Amino acid sequence: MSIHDLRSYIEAIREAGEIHEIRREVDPVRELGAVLSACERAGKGAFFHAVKGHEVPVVGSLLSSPRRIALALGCPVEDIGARMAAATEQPIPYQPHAGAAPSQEVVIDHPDLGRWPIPTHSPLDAGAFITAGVVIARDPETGRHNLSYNRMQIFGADRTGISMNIWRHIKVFFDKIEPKGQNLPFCVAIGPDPVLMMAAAFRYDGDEYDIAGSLRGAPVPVVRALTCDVMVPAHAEIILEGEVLAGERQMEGPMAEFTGHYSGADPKHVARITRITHRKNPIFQTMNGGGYEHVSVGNMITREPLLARFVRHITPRLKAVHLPPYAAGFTAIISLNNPEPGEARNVALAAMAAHVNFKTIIVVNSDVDIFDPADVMWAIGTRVRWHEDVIPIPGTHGNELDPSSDAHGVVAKVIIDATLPPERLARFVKVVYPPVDLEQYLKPAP
Ligand SMILES: Cc1cc2nc3c(=O)[nH]c(=O)nc-3n(C[C@H](O)[C@H](O)[C@H](O)COP(=O)(O)O)c2cc1C
Ligand SMILES: [Mn+2]
Repeated sequence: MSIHDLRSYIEAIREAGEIHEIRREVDPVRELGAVLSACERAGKGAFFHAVKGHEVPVVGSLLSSPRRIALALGCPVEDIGARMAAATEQPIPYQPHAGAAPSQEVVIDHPDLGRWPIPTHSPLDAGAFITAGVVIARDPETGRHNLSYNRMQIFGADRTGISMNIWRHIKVFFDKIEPKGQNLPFCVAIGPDPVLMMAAAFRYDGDEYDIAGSLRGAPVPVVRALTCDVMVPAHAEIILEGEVLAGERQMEGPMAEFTGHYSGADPKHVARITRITHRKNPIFQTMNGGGYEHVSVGNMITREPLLARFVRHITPRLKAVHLPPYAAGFTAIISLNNPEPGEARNVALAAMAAHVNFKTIIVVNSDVDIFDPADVMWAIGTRVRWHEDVIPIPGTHGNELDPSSDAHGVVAKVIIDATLPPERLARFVKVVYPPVDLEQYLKPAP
């Protein structure tokens, strides 16, 4: 079965036993988010069939595991990195959809966001937020499309906040026209083909539909939005059309963030939603702001290829890299095949340079499974000489959402060299038992 939209993707992960079907009614206010988090931590997606006060079902935690990311791409888990690396190198431009677009089957002229099951996810979130919508805007000068995530707090029937950090492309677009008193038209695709969710996490200077096309291996079919000159995916479940309003700001937040801590409340840009279109029997998609899905999509899959590139630049002995979702994308773990003396630290320095967020760099020998947190903790706990293998680097630029950073986002970074030199690796051999099929041993004796 070929995946081209949310529904075909849900079918694929259902078949693979990767989604929990939640039939008991859940409250979208602080209950759905808690159940979503439990599903995510159990390694599953979640389909909420009955959301209190709403007819529209909600899905979440879809891309929170490498298995489900691989299913979305139609490749083995081991190939995710290569597919992500290729995405920006082999662009495939979008194509107009032939015929009527499913995402515009139903048109709502007077939007009321209160009629949609938009969750208040986390206990201290300030209200309901659209978190998993792919925001689509065009550069007012070049016309290229940018895809991004910009959380939108619901302020009223047709009013939302829109969070645009200063270095985001959509903020750059808006800054070009806001001084002239002009609004920025934009659309939000909720429940698109999952490759659009991945494309939205990339930083790329071309038309970002190219990336989604490349990941899918086929052009993204698009149609023109009804109220503005923005192309929208023909197969999304729901499309919001609207504009970022010039000169308006409103207090927004707090909301659970990818660091696992809450953001503060700040004045944010404001948007007006002018039209909603959707498929018949639409499905609403969401994401917990403080969950693994946020980190997996935003910080792991797009940055592991970058990390690998920086490391490979200085060594042919790379086995694997990982930015585990449980560490907010701040911790890079790298395994090396028989590193030369001193090489682990050169690798760590290269890794640290690959992205401003990379803060803790852990380097291990190839006998450590870097995808198993217990194995990594075992290596750190048994192989590190704390007085010489831990190298802190104070006063470096990091991420301002990191609770350890100062007001300017300055943090201390650290190298943890948990590799053993060859002589100690030869003397201290890791205990490894041969694998067994335990089920065979639990059967009654014949
Ligand atoms: C789930 C998720 C939520 C995000 N929320 C926001 C947000 O609210 N505001 C923001 O400025 N960036 C947010 N980001 C980051 C950007 O959307 C993302 O990095 C994107 O690549 C930005 O693209 P650009 O830098 O090319 O504009 C989020 C990322 C993810 C994965
Ligand atoms: Mn961009």
